[in-house]
Amino acid sequence: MSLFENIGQVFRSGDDKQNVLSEVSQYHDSHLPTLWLMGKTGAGKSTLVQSITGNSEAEIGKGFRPCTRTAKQFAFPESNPVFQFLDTRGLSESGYDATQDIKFCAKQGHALIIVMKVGDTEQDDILRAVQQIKSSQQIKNYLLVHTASHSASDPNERERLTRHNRDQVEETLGVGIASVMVDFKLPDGGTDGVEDLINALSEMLPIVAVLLRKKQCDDEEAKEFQELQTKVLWYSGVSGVSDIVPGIGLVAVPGIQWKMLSDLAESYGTQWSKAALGELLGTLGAGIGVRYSMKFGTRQVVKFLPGWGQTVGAASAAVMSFCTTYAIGRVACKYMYHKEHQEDVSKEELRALFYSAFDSVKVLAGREVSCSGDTDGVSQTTDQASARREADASTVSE
Ligand SMILES: Nc1nc2c(ncn2[C@@H]2O[C@H](COP(=O)(O)OP(=O)(O)OP(=O)(O)O)[C@@H](O)[C@H]2O)c(=O)[nH]1
Ligand SMILES: [Mg+2]
Repeated sequence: MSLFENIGQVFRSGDDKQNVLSEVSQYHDSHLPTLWLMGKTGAGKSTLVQSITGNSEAEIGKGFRPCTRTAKQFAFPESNPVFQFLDTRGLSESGYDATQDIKFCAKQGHALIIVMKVGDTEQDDILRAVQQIKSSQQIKNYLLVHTASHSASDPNERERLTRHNRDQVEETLGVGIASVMVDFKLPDGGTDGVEDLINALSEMLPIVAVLLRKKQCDDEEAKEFQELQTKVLWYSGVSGVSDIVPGIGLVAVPGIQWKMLSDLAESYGTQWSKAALGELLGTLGAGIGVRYSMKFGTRQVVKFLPGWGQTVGAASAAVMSFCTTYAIGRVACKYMYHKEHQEDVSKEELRALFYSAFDSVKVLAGREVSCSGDTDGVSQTTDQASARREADASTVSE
């Protein structure tokens, strides 16, 4: 039975699929890859979140009055989130003991962003916290963000001040740290360095690049897909975690994929149906070689996909589910776009797109899925994903 036939069949086989979907999506949304922000009161943490997400709920303090009262999570995008910021309260608030937050964040955070205002060289509390975090060995990625960079107008002075803070952090960590300078509030209302910040965040979490770096594309179909890409990535993440949520497993994946197709169809002004599924199947043809079995799950898919030979044994089922769901979503969007415009699209084109879409999210999948679970197999996948990182593109492109 082909993958697509299976999707239809599994979805029809029970009414509780909806419950499974909501259970899995809840799990997904509460285990998002997390960028944990740490810095003194007034360092600019909330401003950073607001500037990146556009979420005005990240309270911005006036001056140095402590303002974020507790740690807050900002899922991004708000609907169909694929990563989140954890905006912690400033660590220099008097009487504040960071130990509990550190414990919580060390579990929840996957990368630590240390925020320091240029010119604020008194960072002992932060350095103590960084030391604690380092000792916990739970955070592997660190980034130092120097905010209010234009407060030092002389470039040499700016360089001296930022170097001073970077040296302090590096001494604490015992290794070098990537750093960026940014100013979110220039007198003319503009910003400086936000693009560098996005690039640095993308280095730590490739999915940031997909969401925040808008690609130029001339092709109308690809442009339309860009609008839907986050949704497809969200369903891919949900499929990926279904392998991790206890008691659900691979059986949920086809149901999630069907739900995604129905959801995408709405965006193309149509309805997903058995007939549509059949037609897409026919267009792709059995030759796509994607076979799916309940017993072996998406691992089977790998055998037929070019370029996956070496990683077959190591890649986790969760990563396969992520990539397969993404590729199906991508191909279905192209199929529906051309249908909507009453244009033909060749089988070869759709098949090639399926493979390239699958390939383009390999790195993302490794990161996304690994953030959602603590199993050995999954964290192994992160390391493999990191190892492949040099070779693979970190953004989704076809
Ligand atoms: N000029 C300038 N001002 C900034 C910048 N970043 C933050 N600010 C200002 O600094 C003040 C504090 O910013 P917040 O983002 O609230 O600081 P925070 O780190 O979230 O502080 P707490 O919530 O108290 O921990 C606000 O008035 C911001 O407008 C920056 O890059 N340039
Ligand atoms: Mg704040």
